[in-house]
Amino acid sequence: QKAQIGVTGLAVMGANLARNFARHGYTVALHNRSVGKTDALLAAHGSEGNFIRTETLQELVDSLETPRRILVMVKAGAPVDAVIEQLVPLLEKDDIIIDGGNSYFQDTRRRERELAAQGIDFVGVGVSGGEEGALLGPSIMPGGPRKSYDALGPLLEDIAAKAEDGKPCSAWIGTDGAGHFVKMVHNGIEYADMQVIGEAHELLRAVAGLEPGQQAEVFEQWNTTELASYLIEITAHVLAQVDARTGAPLVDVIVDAAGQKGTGRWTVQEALELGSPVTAIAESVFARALSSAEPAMRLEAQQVLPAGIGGTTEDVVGDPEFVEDVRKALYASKLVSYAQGLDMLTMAGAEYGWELDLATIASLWREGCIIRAQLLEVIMEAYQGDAAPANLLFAPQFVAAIEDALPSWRRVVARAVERGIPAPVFASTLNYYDSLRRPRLNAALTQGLRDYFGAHTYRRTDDAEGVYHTLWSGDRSEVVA
Ligand code: NBP
Repeated sequence: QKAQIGVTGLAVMGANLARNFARHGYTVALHNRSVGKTDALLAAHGSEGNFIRTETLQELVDSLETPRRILVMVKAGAPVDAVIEQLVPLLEKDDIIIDGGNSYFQDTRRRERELAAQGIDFVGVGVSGGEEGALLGPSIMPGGPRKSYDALGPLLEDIAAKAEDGKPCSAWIGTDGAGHFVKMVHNGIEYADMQVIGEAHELLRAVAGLEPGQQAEVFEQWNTTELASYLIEITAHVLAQVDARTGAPLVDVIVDAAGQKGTGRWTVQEALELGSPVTAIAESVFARALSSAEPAMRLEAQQVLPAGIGGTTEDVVGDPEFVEDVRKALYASKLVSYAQGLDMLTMAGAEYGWELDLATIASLWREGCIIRAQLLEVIMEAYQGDAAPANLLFAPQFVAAIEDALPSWRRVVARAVERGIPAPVFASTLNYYDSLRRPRLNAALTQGLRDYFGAHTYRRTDDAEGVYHTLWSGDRSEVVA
């Protein structure tokens, strides 16, 4: 019997995806560079389904029905190229190589192009949900040639998470690097989701005087509101955790230096290339950097830099109204963060020729992935139908939500600023919001300055066509540029 799918790369992610396929009745051919991982998987879980053990890539290829589907789950970067290089001579036209790792989307675009020239379909797939998702149902974001999804889609949809309406969290995203791009932005949004939760946590402590244990109850309650989500749910768990060694809340024992593996940084780098103002994600990446990059500088800052906090701060310890303000600020900031991330997808679609369907993308994030949340159901609905909003915030339900949250949001940001408590995403998303709806931006003066020192020219409000320059170092008359 031939296998329907082969998996090469059997570390945690590959092993769990292979098991997930097997549990759904597929025969799965297994391969790993070092055979030990293959045997370990078979020893521990071989009874879960039909597996074919292979030692070489040739055996893997020979064990598969055609067109072959080979899922590559090796470390992102050079190992993916190395595996592709070894596989290609063994494959036939229309075989499909699937890269399910966290590959950089530009690598995926290159690989797709190179392999298409050889008649091989290359599918870059974003997989979210970590180890547990891979085993029990991840959110899957496949790119690549549309036709490859006919052969591959049913398998991916079988192993994917299922949303409440029963729909699988897997759907074709777009050509070449689209799947990995969408996964990258998902991770960026995940950074921002965690950062706004962190900012709420800090304000609840510093302003409302709530200890982590009390905050756990607040987050548990918030999880019954429109904030309901996996991350809010596990925030309650983490805040409730008491350290066995000291008896203190665990969160107070953990070193306040956040790590990152790079997908948030990629999102921001790519946003800079596209000119896409994803301020929430950027502030979140920088907040992690500030927390961890130069610990000695942070220590010195605490000693030498003044706080400059005046006597204007009133006490709101235990004030339930302030707690509700923070909840609404968190929700509004989160909405802006999603609006920015989805707008980045729209800009990327235009740049790279992908027809990204935002309703579909939101639908894939409803379950299986780290940012899964009730909100994604509402976002999906906002983009369904003919009149998709140009910006998520323009959808009527979100206009109403923001209107409701705005007074709270402004109060919370003002309070944070007054007290010297950092809330970079609460503040930057509010700045983005206010900039977006401002009739005139100070960009006019920027253009004036650019024209002054660099003759970069400007356009006039009373002339849609012309480009102008003022002779700043001459008689300061205006000329048509
Ligand atoms: P790793 O990223 O740790 O990669 C280990 C695997 O890569 C092993 O099977 C190893 O084989 C293989 N490999 C390496 Br390293 N170099 C190779 C080469 N030159 N040729 C062939 N095989 C090579 O595994 P992972 O944590 O399971 O992640 C797999 C992918 O999934 C990554 O891209 C990761 O970013 C992504 N991802 C991970 C998570 C997560 O929660 N861990 C979530 C979502 C996505 P060996 O056994 O012979 O050394």
